[in-house]
Amino acid sequence: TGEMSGGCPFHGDGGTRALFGRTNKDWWPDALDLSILTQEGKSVDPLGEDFDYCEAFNAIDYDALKADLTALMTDSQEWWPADYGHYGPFFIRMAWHAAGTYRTSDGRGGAGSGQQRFAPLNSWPDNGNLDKARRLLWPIKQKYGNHISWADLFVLTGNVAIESMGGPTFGFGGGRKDVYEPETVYWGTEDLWVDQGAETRIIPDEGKALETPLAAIQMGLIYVNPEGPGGNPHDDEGMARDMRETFARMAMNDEETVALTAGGHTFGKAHGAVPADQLSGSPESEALELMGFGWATDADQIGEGHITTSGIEGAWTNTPDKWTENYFRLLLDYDYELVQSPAGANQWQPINPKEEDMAPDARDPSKKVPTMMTTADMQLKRDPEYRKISERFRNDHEAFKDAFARAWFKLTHRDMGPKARYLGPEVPSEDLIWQDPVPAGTKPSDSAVADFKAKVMGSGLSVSELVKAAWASASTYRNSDHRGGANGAHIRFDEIRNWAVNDPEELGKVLAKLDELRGDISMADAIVLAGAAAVEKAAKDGGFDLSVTVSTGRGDARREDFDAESWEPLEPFADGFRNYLKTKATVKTEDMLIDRANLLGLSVPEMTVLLGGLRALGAVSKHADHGNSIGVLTDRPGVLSNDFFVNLLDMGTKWRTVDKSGDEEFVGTDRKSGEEKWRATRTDLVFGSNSQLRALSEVYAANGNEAKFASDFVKAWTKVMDADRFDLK
Ligand code: HEB
Repeated sequence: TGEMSGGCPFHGDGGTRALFGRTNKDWWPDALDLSILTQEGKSVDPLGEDFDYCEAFNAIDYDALKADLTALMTDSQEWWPADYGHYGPFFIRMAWHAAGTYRTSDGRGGAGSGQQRFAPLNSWPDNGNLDKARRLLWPIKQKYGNHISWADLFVLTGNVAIESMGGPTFGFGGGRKDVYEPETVYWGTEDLWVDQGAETRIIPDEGKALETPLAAIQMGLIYVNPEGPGGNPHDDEGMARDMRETFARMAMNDEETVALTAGGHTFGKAHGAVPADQLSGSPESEALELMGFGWATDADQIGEGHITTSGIEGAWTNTPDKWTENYFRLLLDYDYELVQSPAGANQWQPINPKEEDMAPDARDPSKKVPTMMTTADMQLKRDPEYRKISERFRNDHEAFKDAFARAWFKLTHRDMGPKARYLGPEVPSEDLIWQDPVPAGTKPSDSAVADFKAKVMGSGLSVSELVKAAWASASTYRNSDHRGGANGAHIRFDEIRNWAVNDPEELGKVLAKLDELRGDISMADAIVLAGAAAVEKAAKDGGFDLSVTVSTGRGDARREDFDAESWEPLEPFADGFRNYLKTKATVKTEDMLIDRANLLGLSVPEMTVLLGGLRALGAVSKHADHGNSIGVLTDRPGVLSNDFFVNLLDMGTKWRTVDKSGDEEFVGTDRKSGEEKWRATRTDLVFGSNSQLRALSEVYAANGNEAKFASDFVKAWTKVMDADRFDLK
């Protein structure tokens, strides 16, 4: 990734913000609100928990589906005719925009759950007219029903589109299960869309950088503004910078960026035939009778091809419905001049094109029209680094094909996590480093496990140390892009072990000891089993006879399969479960706990019981001033007890902030004697101050619920330990 990538999540240019920034409710206050029906844990998913998408997908007639999709490509519909008689390019853009919201920093966005169907994405200006692309697919979705999710269909349709125009693909993995509601994702705080004047996010002169985790340059764009930074077509350096930065944030390097953009724009055209003010609003804001369509214009205009999407007009190549070498040829052989589209957008046009280098009109192949390049495309020749790659690809078409196919596969599968999640007959056999490959492990025998656990508990390592090590390993998992987790034991690589949250020295000592004791058991299993042994002991000491049944059979990733740089964004900026905060952020510290719990796939009760249990076990990161005690509201750390909740709710304790830390650190004193009893953070106190979390703390602090506390903790613990075992599911 580029040198400008990275930066701290939750660090903007000062001020505080709400965790999820501007939400659907802010954008569309009048939209129908179903949330009252999802109270009391009621699900919006009509297929229910018993539905097994893997099973449904595996039963599909895959070849028939692909044949139907191929036929659809040229089955032009009157209500939205296919440019050049081929929907392929349109569908490629649909798939690319579905996948292109992915960002490495929190793993959110991406094609994984069919989010393009819902707000805000269905109404992002950059997704203009893709409502029609999705609707063209409905007859096929209807025909195959539950056997193919929308999410898989978007990506597969993109592949079939490429193949049907002679382009190269690398494979397809199914397995993206649809959700039935918009996912809550931080897309920024701006209250205007790009087409309403939202500011561009990188302005070096004003010290403005792209806020992490965002990956788009203006609100409502997938990546960059095609017309140039903030619409300025003359800022080449800025345009290339924006491309590098945004593509890096979706895990793409320069070569992948060039291959993808050139390959994508080998096909299709941009739409800017009429001024944008002739269009109606976005799908989410439009009249009922438009049935979910937006950006409406009249049928005659559509028939004639008078369509505006981006506002830019024209095809990139003279052969927009075929895979060819023409993109680089036209880009590099012609000089270009700045012109305006009929909709008024800035774009670049070849000077004195030969007749045969002009494009067919989208509706009338006998008519020739000029081709064009966007300001973004122009950087593939103007930026020195991009240009080297463009020239290499122009001279070596096979290399271009290979790079495009691989980058497209990565684009559309990056958010799927381990290869074990891929389904279907077209899963490539080659392992790719961005899949974080982990060799299959072997399941140790029950006696080997028992023997190892006994050795661990006799080794002198403490409950807290063992629990912290297991948590450090497993809690790298993110439910967003399914990366991280205990499988592979990536935690033993220095780059991960040395994260400050992990107390590297202590963790190093624990890992070395486990390595010494583990025999044939994989390191990945050993870490999790040692944690299980420690929790069992802590439960026993607390008076509960519980066994912690974690899965085994994890493998250990090989060093050469570990892309350290791609793991950097997985480092937690804050981990409330371990009471860790790197530095004060632009969102509240307790918000970051919620964010993390969401990335771990936890419910509110699971989050609560885990946090309280971990505190009781003394599993906190070492605090600068208070070592291992901050938030550990118990006199018997290392014993599994509900003491955290009991003491947090104790009215005998009075809490106040400690001046030095502002509002991050608190001291609890005996209300009568004034004697200091505890130290805690915002993350701790929120379980007493927030009314909903307090209600849960009350459950776990109440008489009679001690055993429930312990077993709920073990259940939630096991869920985190096994969160990434897709190889078993
Ligand atoms: Fe693209 C289209 C821009 C990348 C693929 N794009 C387009 C347009 C624009 C653009 C402006 C037009 C729209 C309308 O319709 O109007 N892109 C762009 C940019 C970038 C891109 C700025 C970054 C640099 N693409 C891309 C990629 C891909 C693509 C990566 C894939 C791979 N696109 C595409 C296609 C199209 C487009 C295929 C066409 C569509 C149609 O035809 O409809």
